[in-house]
Amino acid sequence: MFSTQNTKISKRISSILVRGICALTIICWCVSNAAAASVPLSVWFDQPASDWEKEGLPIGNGAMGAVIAGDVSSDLIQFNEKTLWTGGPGAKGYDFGWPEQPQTAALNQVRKTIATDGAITPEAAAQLLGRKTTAYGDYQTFGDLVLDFAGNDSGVSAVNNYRRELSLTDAQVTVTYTQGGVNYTREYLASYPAGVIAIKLSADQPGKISFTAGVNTPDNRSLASRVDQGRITATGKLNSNGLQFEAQVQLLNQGGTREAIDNKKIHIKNADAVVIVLTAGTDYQQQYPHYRGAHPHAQLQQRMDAAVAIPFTRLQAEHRADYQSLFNRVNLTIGQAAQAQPTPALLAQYKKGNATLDRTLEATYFHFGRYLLIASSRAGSLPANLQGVWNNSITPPWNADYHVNINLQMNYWLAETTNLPELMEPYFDFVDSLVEPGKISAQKIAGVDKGWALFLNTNIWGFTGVIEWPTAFWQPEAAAWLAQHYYEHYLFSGDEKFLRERAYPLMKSAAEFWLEFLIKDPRDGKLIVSPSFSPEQGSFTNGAAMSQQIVFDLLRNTREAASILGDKKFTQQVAKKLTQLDSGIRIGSWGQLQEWKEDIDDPKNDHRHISHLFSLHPGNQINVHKDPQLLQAARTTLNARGDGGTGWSQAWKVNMWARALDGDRAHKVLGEQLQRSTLSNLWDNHPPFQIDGNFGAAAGIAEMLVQSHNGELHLLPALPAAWATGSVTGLRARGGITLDMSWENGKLISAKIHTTKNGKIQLRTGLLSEKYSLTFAQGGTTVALKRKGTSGSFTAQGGSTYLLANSGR
Ligand code: FUC
Repeated sequence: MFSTQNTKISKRISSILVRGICALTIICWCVSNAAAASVPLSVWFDQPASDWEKEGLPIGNGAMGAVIAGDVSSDLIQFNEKTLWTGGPGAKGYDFGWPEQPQTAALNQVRKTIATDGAITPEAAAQLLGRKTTAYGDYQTFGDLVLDFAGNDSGVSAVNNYRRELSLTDAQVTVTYTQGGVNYTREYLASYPAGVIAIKLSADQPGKISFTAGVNTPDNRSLASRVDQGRITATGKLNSNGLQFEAQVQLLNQGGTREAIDNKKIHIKNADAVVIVLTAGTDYQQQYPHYRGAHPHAQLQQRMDAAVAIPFTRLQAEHRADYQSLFNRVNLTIGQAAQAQPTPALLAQYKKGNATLDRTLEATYFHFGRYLLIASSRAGSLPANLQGVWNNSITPPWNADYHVNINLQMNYWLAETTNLPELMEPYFDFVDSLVEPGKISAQKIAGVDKGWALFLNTNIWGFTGVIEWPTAFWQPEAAAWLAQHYYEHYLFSGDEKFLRERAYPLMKSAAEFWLEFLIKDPRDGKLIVSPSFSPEQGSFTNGAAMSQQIVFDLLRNTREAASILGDKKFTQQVAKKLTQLDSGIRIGSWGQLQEWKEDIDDPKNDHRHISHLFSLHPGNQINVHKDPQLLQAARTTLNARGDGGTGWSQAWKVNMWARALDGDRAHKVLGEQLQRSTLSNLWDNHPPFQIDGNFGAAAGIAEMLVQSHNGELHLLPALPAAWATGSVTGLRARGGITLDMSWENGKLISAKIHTTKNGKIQLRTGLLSEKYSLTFAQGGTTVALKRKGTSGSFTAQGGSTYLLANSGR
């Protein structure tokens, strides 16, 4: 928001400084909010997991994931590597979802029917434009590392004091228990720097650890194993597409003996402690059209040799340092306490009247979202899919793919605001890789020879075509929506190099598609999307609200980017189209925001997609401060849709109510999500488990605390009464801003604002809408604001030259 005006602002700033503003106050004091005591954060059970989905504890390093069940006698560590997928170019009949010939005639037929009849059913549209997919593929479980303790001397004794805990502070699962008078500890972590999963088994008495380790894989693949010096190497190929994979497991025992069994397993007897290191990979390469690279063996071997050469404690320390360098950037204090009871019990008692326990669950849920993104989205691998990186099946729900009509985008809403922008890298790599096949989709499916497109869903094999499922297959706005994150990344960071080299080319190409694909609505001469479908309901019509709003978002962002970068011709071209574009925003007969261009919304419709409010969130076409009527219409629509829905739907509503500045309602919906759509391990439940709701809700919590989409920095825009007093550190806002703040009785008390850019920040706080302007003469500085007493105005201190002006309420 500040970026586009930056040059103008820097020119104006000196004159403002000279004129001076009487409200400027400089006094000396210290901001004390930043170091609010942090409470250990964890998800924990007093039992092993009997159900992978509900009770497993996830660890991950972006590329690999594992779910820890922690059974004492047979520990089954289900693991994944993101690139292990069936389908794709190696499989018979794969065609990226493209028709053989451009289907212009079919498209024209659909358009003609809509023009004459006003609509066409999804079934009829799918008949003409849909396509049966072949070899689309599924994300695969890699297998299970099984630790069988049946031969353990203490195997028959009772187990006491069992605890299985995922520490969000350390990114480690720890299992502890007592058996036969021995205290056992198992530690599990997934290290990004080392590229491995590492496990340590230890006991407080020597010689007490005996087990057999082996790797089990599903039978849709070949497998050959060998054991050499305590290392199991398991290699094979998926039957369907020949994708080559390999997993290596190294066992390092301290004391006792180690013995290979049948070149497949390793038996450890009477060890004092054992370290197990696991790594895995495939010959997948993110490169259209073949998607294959070198066999993973050499790389895995090297990675494994390096990991086993260092002591576990160092591996653990390096992992922790890496993780905490991301995780510790944000600290949220809303009155939570250390979690004294197992997480399922905390969930079960939620909203039963104990505020401290409720705040504990909410704060844990917020940080769990950040934890999950760190664990499932690191540079060098694929982005987080529908299940992040965790999947125990060979036929997971929705293929555990990348749905792009909300789900992939929602996965990344929290990355910028909760200070994890580096985690966008896999998303950008992935979306970049869709452009080339997406250009062919634009030509063959939409008959457009410029730009790129994709539709409802995509996989790791560049699938950018359409599927046959009538209720979802048509979503040509997907590329435009995916492009939004590129511009947001620029707005948050102010990184002009990123804008120029990476964001703009992709956005421009997505925009070029729309400059050709939009048609004139004969009814009013406006440019519209046709055919247009509001996910995932109703008929195919012209210019449904979401289609128009997403295209608006792309064109407006692209025009801004083009202007910043000096691409004058394109700026003008896009600006002209924007004036002709149907905005997709209309207030209908019962005060609602219309979902379709015609006023046909049913007030009883509680569909989970709230597509027509894209303009409220994640778009920003609606400015609730400037347009109370639109705010009211958005509220009417949200009320009609209700607070239920799938996990992700509720998460979206948290964000929307936050944008509607209703903190209590956002908090209520968050509560509904925790009560109805959250599994015992805090994974979001669609049902089944689907991770977008975790990410979306964490983003929603940030949105309740800070907003910056309307050219203003709004602190505490939607603070619920339940979080009346608290503090947060490290949240980010557009304009290169990072901030800490604390509040009491619902009022902002202090804030520390750091900005990388110079210029003016329009500051708004709370529901009272106190307004200030804060002008930084120089980027890279921090200003601390503190309220005089509990109701006075703010004073400022620190940084270089700045101005604080009270612009009233
Ligand atoms: C969209 C949603 C579904 C589900 C699927 C993965 O199609 O409508 O609810 O989340 O994605």
